[in-house]
Amino acid sequence: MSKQNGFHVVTPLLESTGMSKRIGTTVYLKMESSQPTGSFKIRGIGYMCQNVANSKKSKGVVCSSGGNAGMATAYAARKLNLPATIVLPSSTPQLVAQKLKDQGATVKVVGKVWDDANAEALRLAESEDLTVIHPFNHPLVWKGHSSIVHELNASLPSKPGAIVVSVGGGGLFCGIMEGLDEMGWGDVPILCMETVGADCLNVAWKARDLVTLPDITSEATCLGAKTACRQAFEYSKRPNVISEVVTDLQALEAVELFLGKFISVIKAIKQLNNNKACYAVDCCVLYSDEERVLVELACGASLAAVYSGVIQRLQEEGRLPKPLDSLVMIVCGGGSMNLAQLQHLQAVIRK
Ligand code: PLV
Repeated sequence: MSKQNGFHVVTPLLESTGMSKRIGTTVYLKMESSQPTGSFKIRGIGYMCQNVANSKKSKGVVCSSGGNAGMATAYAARKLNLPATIVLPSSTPQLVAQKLKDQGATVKVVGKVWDDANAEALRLAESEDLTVIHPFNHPLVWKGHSSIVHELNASLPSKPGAIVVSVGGGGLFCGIMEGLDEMGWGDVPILCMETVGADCLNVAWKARDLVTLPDITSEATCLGAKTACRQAFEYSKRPNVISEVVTDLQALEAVELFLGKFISVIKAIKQLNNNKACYAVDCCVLYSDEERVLVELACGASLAAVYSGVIQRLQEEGRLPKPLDSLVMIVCGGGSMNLAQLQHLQAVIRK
């Protein structure tokens, strides 16, 4: 990994043997989970914060976030000596607030879902004269995210066969589309993944109009914007864009598979505590066979495209080419996941 301009790093592009075997095409993982703040968000948010700092007029920044945009804002603001206030909804896991405070940010928890927190961020911007860093709806954010495609161009052997992205408000998707256009790759099929209950783009795509969801009912809270940004909706009308939805359980199973049969590892650790070390070692070796990376459910939605058979189904339906030259999975990451949070989600989603 080398340092680029800005706060993000050039992330590894890994070939996944396990995933390639599952879908019969080469799968490349763009490991945005390796960014300093744990997700791709630092690309666009870092770029926007730099712009704000360069204008030298800002008294500070405010960002409403499900977690990761806030992490990126807090990180970039600390580096730029800008005061940062992050507004989270109560649905964001508690571990995030502490991480934000560790970055020196002021944290407020307002409302139940991201849209509530966003209303408070806009109010604060007005009353305290702060600059809004939007988590997904800003051209500077999309420009920053588009760097992913430039890196793909530098490291892929040829044009990707298809790209998979998770969609919350649609900022990552917009950045990828912008980058593809710049690269002359505008015809590459893009698969947009969301979870049931956080599926604002899918609903808009089907209705052929922007739609506001009545509520966010998915545990993938980082995908939980009630309305997609207009630019994402406009891009979704292109013929190479496919929108698909998976359940929270499918996203969770994908997270577990990506890590490598986590439950079994926990069982093994319990055994280890009872001094049955051999069984423990066996289990760890047996089950740590996939990618060994822990990501959020928001990212699990993308991974489920492979693990839940969405790619094969789309190929059978003639909506994706068969054979596919390659598949690029944007492993968007997510910092609001640890082993305790994973166990919590396992209990809530499998109840
Ligand atoms: N998360 C935003 C919006 O939350 C945030 O505030 O962090 N994957 C991960 C790990 C994410 O954190 C997000 C967005 C996405 C995917 C979707 O990105 P988007 O919003 O640009 O489509 C409510």
